[in-house]
This record gives sequence, structure tokens and C-alpha cells, in this order.
Amino acid sequence: MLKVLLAVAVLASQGAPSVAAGAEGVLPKGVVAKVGETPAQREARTAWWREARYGMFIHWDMSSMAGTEISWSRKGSKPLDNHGDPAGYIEDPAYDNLYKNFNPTNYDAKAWVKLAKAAGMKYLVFTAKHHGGFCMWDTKFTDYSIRNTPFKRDVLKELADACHAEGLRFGIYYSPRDWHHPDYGVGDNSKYVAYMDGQMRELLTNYGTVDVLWFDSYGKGDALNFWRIPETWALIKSLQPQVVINNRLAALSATNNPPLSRGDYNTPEQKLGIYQDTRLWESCMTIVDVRGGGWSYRPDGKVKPFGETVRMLVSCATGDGNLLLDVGPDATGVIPADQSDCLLKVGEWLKQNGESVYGTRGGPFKPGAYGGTTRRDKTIYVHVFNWPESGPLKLPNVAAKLVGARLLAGGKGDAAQTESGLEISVPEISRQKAVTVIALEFDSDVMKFPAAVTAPLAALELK
Ligand code: FHN
Repeated sequence: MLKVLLAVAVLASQGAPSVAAGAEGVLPKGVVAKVGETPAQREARTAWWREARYGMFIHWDMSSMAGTEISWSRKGSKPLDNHGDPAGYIEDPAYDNLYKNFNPTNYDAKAWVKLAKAAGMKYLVFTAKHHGGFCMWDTKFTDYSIRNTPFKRDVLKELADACHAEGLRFGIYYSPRDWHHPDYGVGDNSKYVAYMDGQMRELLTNYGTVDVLWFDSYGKGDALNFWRIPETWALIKSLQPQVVINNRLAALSATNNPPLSRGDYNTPEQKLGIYQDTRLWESCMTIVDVRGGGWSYRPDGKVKPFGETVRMLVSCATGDGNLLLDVGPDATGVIPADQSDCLLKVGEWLKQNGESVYGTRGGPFKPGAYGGTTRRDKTIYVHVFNWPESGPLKLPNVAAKLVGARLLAGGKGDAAQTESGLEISVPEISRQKAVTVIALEFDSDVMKFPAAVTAPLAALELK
């Protein structure tokens, strides 16, 4: 019989007051959450994240033994997700007992971190608990965890330590949806929220600095009285005020959703964000293409080619956003070679072109069929995916004088500034298959120019 330890006692003893339904967004009496952060303070707290631009997402648990989609391939009930499924827990014997044989003896957190760094990634987000409810850390709040597998080792601890040792920013994915917990969605959901807050305290106390919290809520319900979001938010901010949090602590469709649950950034999923420079955003994409997700280990999937993958990164950066690229390790704990090979190729590309991605902002010319642009100080980086059939690539002008140009991958080309705009010519021999990056140097700062759309496709007669 699986034992689940209720957390209420713990919270009370540490003086976290119980939540009274209050006005939208107003925190209950005595709960001090640092949501009163000024825009400048938030800018400073999230600056590393924006400059990082590129992270590794890892979906992994015992579902890798079956090679089926994490959590979604579970046949049991999916309360709140599946309309009509009763709250609480209904076993799926096949899926829910996989953990009893889960023994990933080739798991090597240092190797994962080494790969992420060689791939040019600046942060990593790991699925500590996905919707299926299995916990990949040594939690005292349930027996449904890695501690009760033949493997026993605290996977999350080893990964946190490896990230901290290598200076890779460490992120935790936590699913508030939990189709395995007996109290999930039961009654006012308070027992489940106490369980979740208990685990949040563990994760934000026992694993060192947590740089990113990646929640993945969906469930319906009242964000204040059913999910008690302000309580969880206050707990997080009291333990790790610096952490950067996504916009999925509460379901976007939840009622009574306090502004704070919008978190720090938007999370377009499996789609590349459009140009948007007023709010942080991050596209999460799978490196594997397969029906029904491809987030976890799916031997039936196909890894995206290098060209498509590097263009995803460029599309995010030129849109002024981040890319969180997902991999799915196999049941032995290894990130499959076809996935790591693609990552390493992008890593090689970043060694040569990284200056046009890290620490840049999107614009001043918005993405289009031609590609897109990024900028820093007096430099505009033009990322070309498609060239005009003939003649130079033409882009609008900027109120600064062009004083130099270079191809980041080397080779020869021309850049000119005329009345009507900028013109870039690069002979075939110097063009790169996936993306050619030209750095245009100007005599003054190019960051102040509002982002402008470029000429429509036709006018550019692209090849
Ligand atoms: O259902 C999950 C899915 O498995 C995966 O975790 C993605 C990652 O963003 N989020 C959910 C789908 O929205």
C-alpha cells in the first residue's frame, strides 16, 4: 500500500499561515511575498535568463522503460484533465508499477551537464515530477519515488550538484497536475496543495540554488480557493526569491487567477514565438518529432535535422525570446546519440556564431521569410535563412552610419547603406546552408530603434 505523508503539520510548524480567500491578487494576512518587486528589480533578477537565450529541457522517468509518452501513455484516470474522471487516484497497474524495475545504471548527471554545456546551453530544466506523479528525488512526502526503485539514488540531487559544480543554471520542472495522488482535486484540494507545498519546500531547501521553476499546470479550478496560488507563491519567494518562474503555476484558464501567477515569462509550446519584446518568453520544443508529444524517450520518434534545430534557436533569438530544447533520455539514463549529435552540432555552430545569440535582443528588423535580426550595442546581426533570387538582400535603413561588416563564419561579402536602406550581398561560396550570419557594425547604438517589419516576401524575390 503506497503511503503519502500529509504536509499540513510541517507548514503550520514553520509558521506558514493558512490561506483565507482574499481579493484577487491580495496576499493573505501575514504572508509576505516579494511580488512588490519593481520592474527594475525584476529586470535585474531575470537578466541572466534573457541573456542565456538557450536551455536544455529533460523529460525523464520510468516511462522511458516503455518508450511511451511520459504520463500521457498512462491508462489510468487523469482527474481535472480528462473531463469526467473522478478526483483522486485510479491505478494503471502496468504504468504505475514500472518504477519497481526502474534501474538506470548508466545515469551520469555530469555527462548530461557536460553535453548541455558543449551544446552551448546556459541552463537546464529537469522533470522532477511530471503529471503521472512519480518523483525523481528523495521526497519524504510519498513512497512513489526514485528512492523506492532498484536504483534508489537521488537523481535530482546528482543533477543539481553537477550543474552547480559546472556553473550551469539549474531548473526544476514540477507538475501541479498529479494523476497519482489520492487527494488530487478532492474536495477543496487543500490536502493536495499541502502536499505540493511540502514538496516545494523540499525542492527549494535541499537542492541548493534553483535558478528556474518550470510549472506545468492545466487543471481547471479556482486559482485562489482551490489551488491557493498566493500561498505557494509566497512559500517559493520566501525560500528562493531569485528564482525565475514561468507562467504555468496556475492554469491560464483558472478562475480568480492572481496576476502573480503569470510569473516571469510566457511559454509557447511546440511553436516558435512571434517577435515580442515587452514580456519575456521561451519556446519549449522537442528535438524529437513523433505523434503525441516526443517530450520523453520515444524510440519511435525522429530527431530533427541540425539545420531545422539551429533555425529554431535563431527564430527565438530574432523574436527576442529563448529556446528550451527538450531531450528524452532512455531507460538506462543515457541521452541517445542521435539527440546528442544534433545538440553538439548546434554547439559547434554557437562556438562560431554565439555572439549573435547570447546577450542580444531581437530586432531591429522583425523576422520574416528571409530570416531575422538580433542586436547588441552598435551591432546588428542579420541571420539569413533565404536569399533573394538575384541581387542583394535589402533591409530597411537605420538612423546610424554603417561602418563595417563581417561574416561570422568567415568568407567574403558586401554590405552597403543607401538612401533606401541596407543591402547585403554574399556569394554562394560564402553562404552557410542553415543560416548565414552577417554582423553589421554602426557608428552608434542600435538598441533604441523600435523593431520594424521588413519588406514582404515577394519584394525580396527570395531563392
Ligand atoms: O503535457 C505536458 C507535456 O508532457 C510536456 O511536459 C509539455 C512541456 O511543456 N507540457 C505539457 C503539455 O502542455
